[in-house]
Amino acid sequence: MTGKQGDWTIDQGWATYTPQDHAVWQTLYEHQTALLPGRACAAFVDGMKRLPIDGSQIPDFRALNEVLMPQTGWQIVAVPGLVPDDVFFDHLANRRFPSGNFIRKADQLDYLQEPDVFHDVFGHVPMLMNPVMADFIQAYGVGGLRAQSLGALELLARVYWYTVEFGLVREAGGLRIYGAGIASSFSESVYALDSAVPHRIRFDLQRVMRTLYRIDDLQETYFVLDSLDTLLDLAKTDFGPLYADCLRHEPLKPGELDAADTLINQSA
Ligand code: HBI
Ligand code: FE
Repeated sequence: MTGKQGDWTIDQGWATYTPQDHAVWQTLYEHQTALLPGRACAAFVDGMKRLPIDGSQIPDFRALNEVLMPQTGWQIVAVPGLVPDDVFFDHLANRRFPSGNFIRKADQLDYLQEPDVFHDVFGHVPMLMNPVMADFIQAYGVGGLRAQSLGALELLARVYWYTVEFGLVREAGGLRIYGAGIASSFSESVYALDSAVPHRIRFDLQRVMRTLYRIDDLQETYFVLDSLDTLLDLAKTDFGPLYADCLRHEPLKPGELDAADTLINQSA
């Protein structure tokens, strides 16, 4: 891949986006912006409001970084797609969020496995404006490099998956979305809150570490935080002993329940 330095960053190539690319962004943006009020958490709404993100075109990462960096010290760096775990963790540990610079095609609007610029910028960046999430994701990067050395990468990846990607949080008005994988997907923004099919379980760190996840379909289980501040506690927790304990148990399947689970119903 051209333009790839050791850290896989490339230039966003904003001038190379086609009118079709910007049109896909506009469609996705308009769908989600109409759907998310009353579904996205307060931090997401607040972050989005303060960023130069709108439906007119794919945002320029330089313009986003001018707002994001003074706010939480984070910056967005363009990458061609998924990057190796150790590269990903090193970026996060240094408050650099790798974002795909490409956008999905008009015939794959609803979901794609590879994080494109809509998933990363619309889904993740508003939450990077929140100091708690900003600190948590940096701690995740630091922890990721250590987890690899402990052979526990998969356990930590589950924590990221069920929080940063597919997390729900309880607010006064009910359950709300903070996970980027939900916030950037039309069908999952509806399903995660409205469907009676998935389990919604009160967040428990060791429970999440034991829970497998699927990357190719709607989630079968969502974990619900009482508050985003819980992520701060996680960032301060030494996961080392928890990894050891977790590796002694069988993992749970994505849709499996455990006797110790605190189930949350939809209207919680
Ligand atoms: N690369 N660009 C990109 N984005 C991701 O979300 C990402 C990645 N590489 C690895 C990865 N996520 C996960 O496998 C780790 O969180 C474990
Ligand atoms: Fe993501």
